[in-house]
Amino acid sequence: MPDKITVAGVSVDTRHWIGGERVASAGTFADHSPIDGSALGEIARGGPAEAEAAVAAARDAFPEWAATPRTERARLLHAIADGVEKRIEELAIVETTDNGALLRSHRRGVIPRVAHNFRFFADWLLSLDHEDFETRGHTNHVSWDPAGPCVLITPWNAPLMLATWKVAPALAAGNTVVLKPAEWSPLTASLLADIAAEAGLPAGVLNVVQGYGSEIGDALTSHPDVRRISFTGSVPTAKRIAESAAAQLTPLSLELGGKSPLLVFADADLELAVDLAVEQYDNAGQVCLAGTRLLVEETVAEEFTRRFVEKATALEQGDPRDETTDIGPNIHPRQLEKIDGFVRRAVAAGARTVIGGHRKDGQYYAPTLLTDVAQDSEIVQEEVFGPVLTLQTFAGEDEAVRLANDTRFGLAATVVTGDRDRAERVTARLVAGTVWVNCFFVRDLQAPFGGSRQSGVGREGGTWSFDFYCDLKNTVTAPKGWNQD
Ligand code: TXE
Repeated sequence: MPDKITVAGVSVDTRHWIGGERVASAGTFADHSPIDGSALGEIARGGPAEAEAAVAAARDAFPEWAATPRTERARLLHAIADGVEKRIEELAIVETTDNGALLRSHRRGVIPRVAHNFRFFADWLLSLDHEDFETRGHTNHVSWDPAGPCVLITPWNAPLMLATWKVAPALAAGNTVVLKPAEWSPLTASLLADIAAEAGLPAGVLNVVQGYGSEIGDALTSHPDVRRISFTGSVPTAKRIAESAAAQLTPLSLELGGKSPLLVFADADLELAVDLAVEQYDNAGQVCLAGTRLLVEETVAEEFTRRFVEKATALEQGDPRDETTDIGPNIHPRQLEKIDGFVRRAVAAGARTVIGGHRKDGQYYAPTLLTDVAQDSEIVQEEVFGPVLTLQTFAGEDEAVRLANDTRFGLAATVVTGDRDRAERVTARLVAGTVWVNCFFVRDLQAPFGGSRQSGVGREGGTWSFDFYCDLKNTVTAPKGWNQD
């Protein structure tokens, strides 16, 4: 297999990055572009041996990196951010080619935020402090000690963005990292390894292994030298990882799926509500936070639906590299099959298709809205991860909240209302890690991010990331016992 492939004019190394060196595997797997299904190249297919090598490299590099002064760690993270910023165009086109999300979003929003992830956690590291306090003359000093090698397992829907939400705080905290990107979008993680090396990050501090989760996953997550595991992905895989990690009681952070509600009250600015609802088709519906259950107060449901259909059918679907495209392809033929299966079963169970409900040429699925869906049906209860929304109506706040909370998930919720008191009452009753009022997708890295119930375990962001990636230590020092005053 060639060591490098060229994707949209950018050279990408297809091997693992372990201990500061490129490492090949005997086997490979094929990577395809969702845009047209074309083969992009063969990628190193890691297994237990590569997992072992990567964790060993992370373990060996840990003591020196953990002892590196905070200011120097922060400087290196800023240097990585500089490298990302210099390569925004390359990262954006490679990411779009690999996962099919919009090029304009990558260019203007997502990749710049990758750089921001590094800058934010570098700066937070420098301010990480807790004032000493006294207990009967004894001093308590709280410190955030680096935990050790961290295994970070990431998904394909926003590959580099979601990976660096984990990589940046883990490195800032003084840990070393083994990153395992998703096999459907492996390329930008390899470019990140190049950028980190160019920035001067010491060998072994960041390692990247490629491969199928089913082949390399267990060896990473059950490894006794791994001190933290952070995962974003599906619930079944999370359960598997939790079982594997239980062997060593390795602490886990899990960011999983959702089936988030978007509640539209009759007093809402309906135009705003429709705009927010249509936004849920972003990234072809492959967003964990997507408010895929539209819950609309019955008195405005007809008008809402009319306006929604008007806006949604005007969306342009096509090549994600075109500036005018609103919705690109879905990631993989298997994902498309899965989406279509959900819709077919829903229709068979009595759902009415308002728009969409079918595949299009290539790997594209028509933006879909289904009504006449039962609360306990699969389409209302399970995450589709495609451009498929359901619409249910409610009468009054109590029913709205009951429907909103009635799934096994609790990642996010959006409330659209013109009444501040109602907003306060309703948000207080919703089970969700993030609630947006009259907005969607506003995310500050200072805020905790994560899910309740089966949407996850733990929170990422600001102080919560550092608490997870560190061993917190309290040192209590007595005023007595010293050789000198
Ligand atoms: O996810 P997986 P898949 C949801 C979404 C989607 C479904 C399936 O509903 O339709 O999950 O997607 C690695 N040990 N989300 O199958 O399997 C795998 O290699 C260790 C929601 O792609 O969870 C990849 O890197 N790792 C979501 C990562 O887990 C393993 C984002 C995610 O893959 C492993 C993506 C194992 N045994 C999908 N098996 C979100 N929360 O945003 C797999 N992996």
